[in-house]
Amino acid sequence: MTEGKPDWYPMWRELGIDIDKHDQLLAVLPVIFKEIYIDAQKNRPDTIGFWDFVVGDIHGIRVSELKKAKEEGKKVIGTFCLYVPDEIIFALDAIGVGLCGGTNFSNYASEDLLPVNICALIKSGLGFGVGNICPYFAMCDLIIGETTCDGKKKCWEVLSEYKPVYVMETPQCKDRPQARAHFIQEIKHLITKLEKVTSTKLTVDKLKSAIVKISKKRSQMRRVYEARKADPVPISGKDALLMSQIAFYDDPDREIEMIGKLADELEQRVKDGVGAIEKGAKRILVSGTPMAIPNWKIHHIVETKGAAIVVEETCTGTRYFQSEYGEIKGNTIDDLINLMADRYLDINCACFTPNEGRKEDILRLVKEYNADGVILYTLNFCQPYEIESIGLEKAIK
Ligand code: BJ8
Repeated sequence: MTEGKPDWYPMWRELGIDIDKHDQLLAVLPVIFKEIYIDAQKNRPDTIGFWDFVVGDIHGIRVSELKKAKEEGKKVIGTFCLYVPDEIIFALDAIGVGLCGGTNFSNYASEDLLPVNICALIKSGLGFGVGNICPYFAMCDLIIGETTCDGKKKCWEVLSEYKPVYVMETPQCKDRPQARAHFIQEIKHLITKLEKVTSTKLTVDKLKSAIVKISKKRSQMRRVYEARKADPVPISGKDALLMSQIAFYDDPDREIEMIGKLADELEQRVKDGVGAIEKGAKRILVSGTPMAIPNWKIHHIVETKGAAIVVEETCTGTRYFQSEYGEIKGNTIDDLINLMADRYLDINCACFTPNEGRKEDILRLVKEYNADGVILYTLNFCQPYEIESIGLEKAIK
């Protein structure tokens, strides 16, 4: 895997990575990637080469950038949910890294710590961390958890035996005014915690420019999704998913540039009528739990049958970028926190009750993307999404 690339072994050893297990993972990943992404697809956009390159060196260059930043005094903060505001982390000159677990390769390391009937994402994510397989996890100075589903809530207690963990309390009934007030308090507490960890004081200017930067990344992603409304679809669902998965942990400035280039190319393809999948292919919307790297299986199955996944109503899809700030007005940190609370509470995760907004989102997306079918996708043992899928199926039909 390190062929033609710098020798990353000294870095991985320094991070305490379990080299044998890590070698096993990195021996399999390129094979799977080639089969799913390279061999099975035609007419990919040229700019997608950047994302192929990133996967080809998945635990190398970006990890070495984080290492360098840490040597310069920056902190690395790991997160597991869209509800933890990246803006605050970057405003305090720290680096946010979305951690993941999209394969049960790592489950052996968490099986003694968790019951069997726990969501696959939690088993996998925890396994990557405590099994010392993930260098991003190893890099983190702090993990920020959140109180979304029960599994995650309890998982932070387990994880705190291995890493410093701070838990942000996200509300359960997000539409209530008191929930918003509580979430605002939680954002303020998070700021206090991160100011301590980073030894940096948050200022209005820093927060505003971090909001602008992270919003820019989201708006570039939105452009990619807009282009997917065309027939023929200019990018496969698989490639769009990969873009989103990598946006969680890559440098936001680079992502703004590269996703922007991809969006430029896709907009041109739409004008020229160029597709990654044949015109007239059945158009599928996928909705449900997040798909962390290397979870590409639903997309692979659908797209090797000649259909196209044109949109994902997931946290590795529209939920990542859908809610917007609008005009970023405000002269105080409190003003900006209010904007942040509204932006974040607009995300419709199944962990909230009620959660009518998600149904409305799906029905709207079906029309906007002219979908022929919807796949309601839920990881085993994710009760919030499993329960919602029953009502959603009826509404969609
Ligand atoms: S905003 S979807 S990232 S909580 S799949 S761990 S919910 S049992 S990941 Fe999520 Fe934030 Fe919501 Fe998005 Fe629990 Fe379900 Fe597992 Fe989940």
